[in-house]
Amino acid sequence: MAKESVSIDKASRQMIKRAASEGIETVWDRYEQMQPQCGFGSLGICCKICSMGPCRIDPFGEGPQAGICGANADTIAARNLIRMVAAGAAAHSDHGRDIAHTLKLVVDGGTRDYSVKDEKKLKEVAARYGVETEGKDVTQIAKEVSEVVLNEFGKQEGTLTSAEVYAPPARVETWKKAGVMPRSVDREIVEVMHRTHMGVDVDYKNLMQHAIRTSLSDGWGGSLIATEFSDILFNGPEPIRFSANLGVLEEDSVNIVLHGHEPTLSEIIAAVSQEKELVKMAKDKGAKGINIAGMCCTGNEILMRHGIPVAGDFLQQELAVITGAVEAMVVDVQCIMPALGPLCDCFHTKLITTSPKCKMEGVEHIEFHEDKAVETARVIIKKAIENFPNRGKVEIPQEKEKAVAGFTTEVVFNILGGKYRSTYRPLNNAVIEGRLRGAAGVVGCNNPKIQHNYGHIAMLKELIKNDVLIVTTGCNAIAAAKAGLLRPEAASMCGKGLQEICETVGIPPVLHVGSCVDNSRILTILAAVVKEGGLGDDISDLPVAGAAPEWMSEKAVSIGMYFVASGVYTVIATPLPVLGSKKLTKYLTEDMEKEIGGKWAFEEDPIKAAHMMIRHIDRKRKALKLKPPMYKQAFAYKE
Ligand code: MSK
Repeated sequence: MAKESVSIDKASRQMIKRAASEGIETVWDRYEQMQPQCGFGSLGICCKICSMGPCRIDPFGEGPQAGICGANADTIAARNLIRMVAAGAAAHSDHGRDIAHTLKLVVDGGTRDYSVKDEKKLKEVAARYGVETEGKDVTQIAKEVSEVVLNEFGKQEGTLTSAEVYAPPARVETWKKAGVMPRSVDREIVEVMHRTHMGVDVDYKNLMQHAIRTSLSDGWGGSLIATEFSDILFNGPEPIRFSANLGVLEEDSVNIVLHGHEPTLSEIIAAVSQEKELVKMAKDKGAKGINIAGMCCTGNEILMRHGIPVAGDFLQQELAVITGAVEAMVVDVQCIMPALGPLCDCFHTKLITTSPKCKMEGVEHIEFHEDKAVETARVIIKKAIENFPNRGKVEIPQEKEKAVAGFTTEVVFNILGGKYRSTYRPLNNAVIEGRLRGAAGVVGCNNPKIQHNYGHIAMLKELIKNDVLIVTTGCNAIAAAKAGLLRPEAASMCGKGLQEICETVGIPPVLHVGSCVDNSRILTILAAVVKEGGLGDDISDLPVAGAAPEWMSEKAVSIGMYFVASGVYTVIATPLPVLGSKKLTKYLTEDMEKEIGGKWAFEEDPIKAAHMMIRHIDRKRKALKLKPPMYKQAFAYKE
């Protein structure tokens, strides 16, 4: 059974130990059983696109160098990679479409359980899309905006409006010159499937050109729409306190864990859970009350807007159940381990699926529809309450850390602005003067290939020690919260320049900007920094870098690709499955930068990866002719 040392997180270690002592299998055990993992798959040179195969290329050059159809390693690896981009872009964008549909339903009178909560944001989005707002009421504006935006998914002519109007003009020019301007969200994803069908596109570079286009339709399209519309419907987040880690589960309360990605049901469950009748019902069953906790990105969505505690990141979903204290785990879509089904059977926990897109054999399905949101939420909560007396032995780790989240594109730099208010000038000046060395977006999942949370935390600490301000999302944000890096007090771990900024403004050095789709907030922050001026004309000029130190999902591949395609040097831990093709690897990690301004790098050691990011940041500072960092840096080097 897995040893506690697979994680650096104390609460997780306690639950891994509990699992081992009771003979319960976790993700780390299954990872061990899977060794050695398939070399062909890891290198990206296994093809099962048609039934003449499966085929594989011999990476040592002794066996077959082409599949039965003649596809070589470059084609096979490129086709596999672009399909990962398509799956990731589809997941984010379908999420965005569903949120846009919810807004449409609200204005069409199809549901009374939601409303427009952020009118200012609605009008800002309307202005971006050229929807006239003068003399129109909120319902009319929301109707027109949702129609225009829903059309973005499947439009047949022109290019994606959001990419054109949110990205810096120089970036849009680069995309047009490279022929990668996304046309519409669905079209790019469909075209991936066509191009990668047997006997169509076999040119790895041409395939990568379309991979870039598809990822841009996610970052500057589907994900951006998900973020903007979530803000309109549920309010743009503001800085808010919350607690993180398994210790947020309460021994004497009915615990409901909300896991997955979409905020539509979780928002309603969080609100309904405090209804008097339900709280009384819980008390009648012997509980103190009802405790809602998030998990993964559903957790990020509700902590950003309501300060609801988060029980853990991706690799803690099983560990939450293993506490024996979870009455119901309610899941929507994405990052939900199938292993939860059999695991919950070993405990009293009721696993409940809610999306028609995500069912599990033998697991109770209570389908969620926006027109019956409150009703569905009540049914689910009642099931959890009724389950409270069925608990067995409970063991909840004590660990929980205080944190602050809610730093969106709009609010972060209002705060940094101080007397300048609503301007990025103080941030740009801090970079120009060298008080800040640069900034980094550090995001992404967990992966049992990397010691749980070590990749995230070691990288974050190394970067802030070197005066690099961080924006974070997804499971990196949750790891950072658990490690105390989302508290203003974490300023004491920073270099002198970043420490001064954090202490003056009262912010943490790691800024939580949301869930996985909210990586679009990082893009719009970068666009705003460019617009403010003084740091070049394009995102690719900025002294910034991106990283995903424990990535695992196809969504992460799409995110990485759109970061790179937006001009950001991006370092990931586990390499993309492309190393079986030398040409493709060289293209992604070297040549791509000349065409698009960004490139990929692979490095599993998070400290080395942080140093690679810092080197890149310093090169960009030099190219902009900025002064060297103001204070002596922990990591200094000579070219
Ligand atoms: S939940 S995609 S494990 S960040 Fe967004 Fe976490 Fe990665 Fe899922």
